[in-house]
Amino acid sequence: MLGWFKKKFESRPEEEQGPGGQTVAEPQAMVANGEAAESSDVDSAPPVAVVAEQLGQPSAPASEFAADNKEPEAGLKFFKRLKERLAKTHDSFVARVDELFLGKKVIDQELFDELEEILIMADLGVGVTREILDRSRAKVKRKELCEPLALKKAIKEQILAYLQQTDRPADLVMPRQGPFVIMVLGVNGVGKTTTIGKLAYKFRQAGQNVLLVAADTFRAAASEQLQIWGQRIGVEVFTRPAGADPSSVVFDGLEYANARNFDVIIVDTAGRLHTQVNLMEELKKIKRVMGKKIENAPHETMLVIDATTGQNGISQARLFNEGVELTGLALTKLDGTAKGGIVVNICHEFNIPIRFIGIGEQMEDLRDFNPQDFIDALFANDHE
Ligand SMILES: Nc1nc2c(ncn2[C@@H]2O[C@H](COP(=O)(O)OP(=O)(O)OP(=O)(O)O)[C@@H](O)[C@H]2O)c(=O)[nH]1
Ligand SMILES: [Mg+2]
Repeated sequence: MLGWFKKKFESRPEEEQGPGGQTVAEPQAMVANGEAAESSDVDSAPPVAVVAEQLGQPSAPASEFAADNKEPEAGLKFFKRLKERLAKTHDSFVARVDELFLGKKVIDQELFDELEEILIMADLGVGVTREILDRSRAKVKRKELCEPLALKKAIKEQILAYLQQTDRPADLVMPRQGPFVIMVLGVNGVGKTTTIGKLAYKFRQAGQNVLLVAADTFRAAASEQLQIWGQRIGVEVFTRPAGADPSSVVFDGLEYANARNFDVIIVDTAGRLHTQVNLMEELKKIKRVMGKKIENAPHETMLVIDATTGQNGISQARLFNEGVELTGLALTKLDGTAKGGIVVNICHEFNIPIRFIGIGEQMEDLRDFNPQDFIDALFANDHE
């Protein structure tokens, strides 16, 4: 469920190798903010390690830490839901590839031409498409690939390889003391607030004490929306009236948090502003304020991208990364009319890990991004 932490724990120096060469995160390392929680007189929710024990995994290998995988049956159900949610994306991409290969007996130029069109239309981008097809052509030439179905399999594998490229462990580690601060940004309407709600739910489920800070003061409804999420999942929301200076809301919010005991603080920001102040300058300012209030904050600067916007999402990632240096991405609306290729394209273009994918509007609809699961679900051929 919080595999993203798992990745961080895996990058810790004090890790041990478990049976079968699997990485075992020290229980202590799994404790997000353990010290802070202990020293507090507030009886906060149990740290992650305790939650793992409650799940019957006292020394669970990191790779199995995800609560979602605790039962094989639950894992299957979980995967089935992912597959169902990706059905539209499957239809606009994989189903077209399937159709193309149907009845093809030989690999010829026509097949490559049609494949090129499908991959580009599926938002993989011209660069990725060329690379995939060039490699495939070379394999055909070397006689490593002889028949269409083998070619199809090779393409799937290459796509997976692109996704795994950015599945590297994040350098970040949750601070041992003080809260873990996440700044969420993105252009308007991409799903920032919804993703924050879902993310807070995940943290809550893992026993973390969460504070949401409503720094999107552009419209009154923004903080109300966050408050509704807060009530729904039982986490506190720090707000100021609409129109307040976003940086000062963050300043006050973190001051509020410093006097209390939060494990995680998630800050919502605006996708646009009512003044002429440049959005990027405002975000930089918010970032600076965070660092002044809490050491090394924000520990995560996460851009939310609407996967249905295709190539536009790539430009947004580039722009925000240049402005505020991103450390993670969340791709939303993959249950919608997204073509799916955007995920591959982003992995190819940026050295920024995709942390989460949004596959619906409900609180359970935020998944850790797992390349293998994603590709398996996307390429599954039994969508009814
Ligand atoms: N189907 C689907 N809808 C989503 C997903 N994520 C967000 N949405 C919807 O997208 C719309 C916009 O989401 P918000 O969370 O308000 O987006 P935002 O980025 O905070 O928007 P602003 O605050 O206006 O900048 C809402 O209707 C959400 O329910 C998703 O993964 N799937
Ligand atoms: Mg919002």
